[in-house]
Amino acid sequence: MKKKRLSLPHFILISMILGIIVGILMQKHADIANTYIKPFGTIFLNLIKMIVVPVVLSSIISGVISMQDIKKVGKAGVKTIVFFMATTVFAVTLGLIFANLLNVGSGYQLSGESLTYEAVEAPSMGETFMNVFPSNAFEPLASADMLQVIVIALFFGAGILMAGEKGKTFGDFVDSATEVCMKVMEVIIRLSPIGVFALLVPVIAENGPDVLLPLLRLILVCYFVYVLHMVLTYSTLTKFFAKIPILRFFKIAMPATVMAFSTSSSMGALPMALDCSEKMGSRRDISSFVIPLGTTINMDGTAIYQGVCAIFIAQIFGQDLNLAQQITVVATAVLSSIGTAGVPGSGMIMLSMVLQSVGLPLEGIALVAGIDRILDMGRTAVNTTGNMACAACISFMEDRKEGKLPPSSKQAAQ
Ligand code: DAS
Repeated sequence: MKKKRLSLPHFILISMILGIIVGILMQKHADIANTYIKPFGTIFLNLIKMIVVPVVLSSIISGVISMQDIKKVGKAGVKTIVFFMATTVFAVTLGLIFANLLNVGSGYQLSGESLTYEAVEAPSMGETFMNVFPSNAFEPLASADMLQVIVIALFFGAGILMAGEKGKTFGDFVDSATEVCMKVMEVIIRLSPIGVFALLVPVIAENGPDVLLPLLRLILVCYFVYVLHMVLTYSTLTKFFAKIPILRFFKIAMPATVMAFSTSSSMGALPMALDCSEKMGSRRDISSFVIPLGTTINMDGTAIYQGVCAIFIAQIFGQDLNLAQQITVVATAVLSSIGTAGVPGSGMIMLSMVLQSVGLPLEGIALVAGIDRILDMGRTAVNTTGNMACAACISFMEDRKEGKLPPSSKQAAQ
């Protein structure tokens, strides 16, 4: 019988368990853990910091360029972007509301040198808005000022579209750069087992295994909001804009949702999502545009994860996020979903961008990296289901606009 080889998720789980065990064993020697093990965790975080600006800059520009296909599908394209942005804003807002209401990271305060962090002065709403617009196109890239990096990416993406043929070379370069950055990001994600181990050991050696209890609450809150968003948002939208009965939508979408959950890859679930879309009556010309685009720029599950984790990490570090900062989290989570790739673990890399935008320490990723795969499975299932919901709504609205009676839900579900 062919031996099943261990894959990255297995190694991350093993490294997490080993990190907990070694951390408990080294509780009396936390200084040794900080001296000889923590540096490898710092290197892992440095690599994430290294790649986040190139990934965000290139993938958001590429995301904006990919919207040029909108012209091909006319008004349906604009409706698609509005649907994507609206559901992502709603998703991350839901995440923030329940993370605050349920106090996702409270009740535990980190101590010791394992996770050093100087609290930053929370910017006001006015400062936040003004600081978004850079006065220099290169300085924000060097200083990793993520909101300004996103604004630069949006302006240059729009510039490439407006330049037409003359912008094509630059656009092709950016697309190529995005591909290269994604490959570098995949290499860094492959180092996760080492990073998770080296980040967990010092934290547990200094704070004890109790620090893991909030992680259980983090998983529960994330999954609660994942399910709430799917049931509340997608079933409402497909019922009213696609006339698909609630249970029927989820029954037809289930194979793709499960594929996304098990692979943690929207790209991997793409063919299945296209097939399920067709089964629920979405027009092929619409779903073949909406779903691949959604796989690139629509990540409601990832936005939920980033909103909840931002509150979790802020509370664990004893830092309150004011309204301006929470609105910044919404903005960066929505914009980071344009740059998040539909591959396992990409949301964790982009979480660093959300944390940096509100002055939270990247060391907080140390705490959530070990359970990232568990969180990734759920968020990817939401991402893929949201794309199918969008395709169904846009398709049925186009049919109705063109006077074609959309197939009845009975026909669609056959
Ligand atoms: N795993 C990504 C996806 O495939 C989502 C993420 O990592 O946030 O959609």
